[in-house]
Amino acid sequence: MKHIVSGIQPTGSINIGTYLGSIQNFVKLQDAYPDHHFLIFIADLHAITVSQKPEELRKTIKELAAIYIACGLDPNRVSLFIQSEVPAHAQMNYLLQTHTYMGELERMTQFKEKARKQEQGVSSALFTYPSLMAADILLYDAEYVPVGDDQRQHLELTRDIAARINNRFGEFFTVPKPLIPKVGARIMSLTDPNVKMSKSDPNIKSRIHLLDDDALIKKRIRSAVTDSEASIYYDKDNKPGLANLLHIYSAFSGKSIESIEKDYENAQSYQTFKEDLGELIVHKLAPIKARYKELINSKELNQILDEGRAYASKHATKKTLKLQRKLGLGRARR
Ligand code: ATP
Ligand code: LTN
Repeated sequence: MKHIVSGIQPTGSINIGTYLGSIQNFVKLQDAYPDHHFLIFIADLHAITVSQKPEELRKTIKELAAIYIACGLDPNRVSLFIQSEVPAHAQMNYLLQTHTYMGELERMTQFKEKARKQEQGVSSALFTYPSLMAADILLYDAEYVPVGDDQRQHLELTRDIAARINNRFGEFFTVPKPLIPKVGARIMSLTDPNVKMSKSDPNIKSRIHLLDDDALIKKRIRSAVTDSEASIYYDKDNKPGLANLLHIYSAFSGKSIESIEKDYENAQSYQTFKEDLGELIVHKLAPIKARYKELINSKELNQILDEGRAYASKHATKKTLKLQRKLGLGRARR
């Protein structure tokens, strides 16, 4: 069975950036790749590379699981599981670290950015984060990895590690390819269109969470930073705030940016456009919120996670043992 693998860290409420850049893409790919099985996981081991409050982390893990299913992942096509419940991820991470160079990890921009923000020292796990990510992917011989644009560099490193091990031992790992969506790959902050919308941005006004109530969603769009020109056309360099809103509009509606520009060519201000965009988001998120409420405390959700763990464990354990043998670990097979 061919695999598509991806994960999201349970580090805060999911916002529309993660939804459009990542989750919505997974849902579309289910139809686009009918012969692939999907492994989608909650990257809790990645989350603890920076300090997390245990109670909050546990709550976020469950919320994220419910959100995935509420957004339309089909448990028949997808094994949804929690990373730490499949110990082979940590084992494979270690094995891959023996084939990952310090210089490669030092070049990672996500590490540099996150390390800069740490106040109480930088954990060595944050530094080796990319080899855990490579483990997540290579354990399942993933052919494709759907991620947002910010993960491109980690994917390149994963490909290099896979190629290095293949070079040494023959075709052992599938070398994975990224699948980066054209629309929604980089949704920017509503308060500063020069930085990406992020769960960890201290300014809460910078984002819209999937579970925010309707009035708040509309308010966030109304107060989103734009410019003073008040005519609606796409110009990323001179009108980055508006360009971001056009991206969000396009990703939620499925319309092209050109056709949205046409719809508003006679607009004298941003007001109607912003009102319409607020309505559109509210309308698109309503069924997700309703399904989330049904799932969050249900047996169904636990069962989905149990089944996901069983499928993932089977593949991951086998692959890890195989690599251990290639490396000469343990005793010879009798
Ligand atoms: P953090 O702020 O804690 O680093 P994050 O908000 O960047 O978190 P991740 O869990 O790192 O979110 O990302 C999950 C997935 O969503 C990744 O594939 C990432 O590329 C994508 N993603 C996150 N934020 C955005 C965004 N603003 N636009 C498009 N895709 C995004
Ligand atoms: N590093 C990713 C989350 C992540 C991931 C993965 C994505 C961890 N492991 C494996 C794809 C495949 C992030 O920060 N968004």
